[in-house]
Amino acid sequence: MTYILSDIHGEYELFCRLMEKVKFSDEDTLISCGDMIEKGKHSVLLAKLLFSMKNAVLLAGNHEYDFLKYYWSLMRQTDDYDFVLRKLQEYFPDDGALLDWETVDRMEALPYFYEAEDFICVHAGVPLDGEGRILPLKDASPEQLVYDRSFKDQNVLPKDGECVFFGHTTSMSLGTGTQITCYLREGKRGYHVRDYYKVHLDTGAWMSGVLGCFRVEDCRSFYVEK
Ligand SMILES: [Mn+2]
Repeated sequence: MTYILSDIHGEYELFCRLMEKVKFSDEDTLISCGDMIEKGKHSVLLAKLLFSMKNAVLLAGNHEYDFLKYYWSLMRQTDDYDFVLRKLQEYFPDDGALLDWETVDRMEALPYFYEAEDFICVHAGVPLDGEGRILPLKDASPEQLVYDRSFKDQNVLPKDGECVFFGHTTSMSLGTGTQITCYLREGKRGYHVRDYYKVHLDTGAWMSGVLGCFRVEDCRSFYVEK
């Protein structure tokens, strides 16, 4: 089975409980649409766990991108790598001491989108043309993909056949409670992932205490709560 989620934001325990709830196994695939770090207390612990999972596809969100921009600015200032690592550890006030170079390198190698046959995963949004068709993601900038502020709007519905999975904006600020919100195409019943225009995954776990994931095969959502 394939499970997709987003915006875990350092909520290590909630994530572990969610994986237990869905009985996540080596035969399953996990896709995380970015913002694994910051806000919650266990950013680095969670990042290391995700990076250790062989069957996980991990994307960068704006929080990873901002971290990398800070890293790149430090690297331009000095070639004292011990100093750089210390500053990067201070970036995470709660568990920064766990940060090592391998985790930094893995963070830097994160892709900004993932395309499967029936769906696309991205942190904030995909670029659309005037007709609502999805523009080639390989031509989009990281900034476009991690900071997009309009794709979340309820009237923005990509016309192509693939479903777009995204997070970035909490469901509370969108007025959709603490649910994963699926935007169903007209005349479709919702049994297949292509029946949806897009699926908004961010239930604001760090704030609401609710973390959810979406299972692609049967279009079911699962939640755990603090
Ligand atoms: Mn975000």
